[in-house]
Amino acid sequence: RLNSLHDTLSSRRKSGQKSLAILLDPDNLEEEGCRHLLELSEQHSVDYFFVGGSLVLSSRQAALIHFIKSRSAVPVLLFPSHSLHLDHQADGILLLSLISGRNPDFLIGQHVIAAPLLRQSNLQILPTGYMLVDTGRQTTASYISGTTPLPHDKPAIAACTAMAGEQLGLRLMYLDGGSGAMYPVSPAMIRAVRQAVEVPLIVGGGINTVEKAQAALQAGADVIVIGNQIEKEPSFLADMARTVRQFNQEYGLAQH
Ligand code: 1GP
Repeated sequence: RLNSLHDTLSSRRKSGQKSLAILLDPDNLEEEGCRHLLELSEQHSVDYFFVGGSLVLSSRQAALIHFIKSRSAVPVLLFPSHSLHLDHQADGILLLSLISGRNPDFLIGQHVIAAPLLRQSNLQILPTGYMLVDTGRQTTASYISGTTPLPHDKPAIAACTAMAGEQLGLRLMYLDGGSGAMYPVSPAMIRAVRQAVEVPLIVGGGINTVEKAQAALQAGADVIVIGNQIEKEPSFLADMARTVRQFNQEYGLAQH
């Protein structure tokens, strides 16, 4: 099956180009807010929309994806927490295996249920090692998954976890402090994972200032994910797009 999404992530990783993903949570987004975010995304460059959340309280996910697809060419990736959250309108799926935890349901169980549905769909599949990191308070993701997140100050555990995930064939890694984390994943942990694996590295959770975004990019994140702060302050999307663009321009200059 063609996987242009993975090819792009991989070639951007090799050339050191960074990407911006905006997390849209169907439970938190009204139509008007979504329309505004889509307009901002057209004006500034956004590379991906991630759609999902640890709980999907409403039935709005399908309508949200339909809304985005009818107005924007930015690829939509499902960021599911359950096999019930599949949606064929999206472009691809982050097929998350929760490798920081020891709950078999989120390592392989949900995937078994989803497998035949995924095979029938046209979704591009991105097998992703998902690592939840302890960032100051229990997040919905760690509560719902019934798993202990990685200790914030143990980069070596994160590095070995990512290494094992890559050896098992996972093609992306996602270090996540969880939505609304009190502080983001530390640059030391990002750097350790970056050095341990070749695959593209996604980092999110608690990135709510330009400085935190820059720190994550400098430490080796290939994709930064922003959710909460854009819900609170939509203009933050422009700040993040500028930060990623400047980083890419400076990197490009440094290469020549
Ligand atoms: C959470 O990585 C995402 O899964 C984004 O987190 O909402 O804190 O930006 P925030």
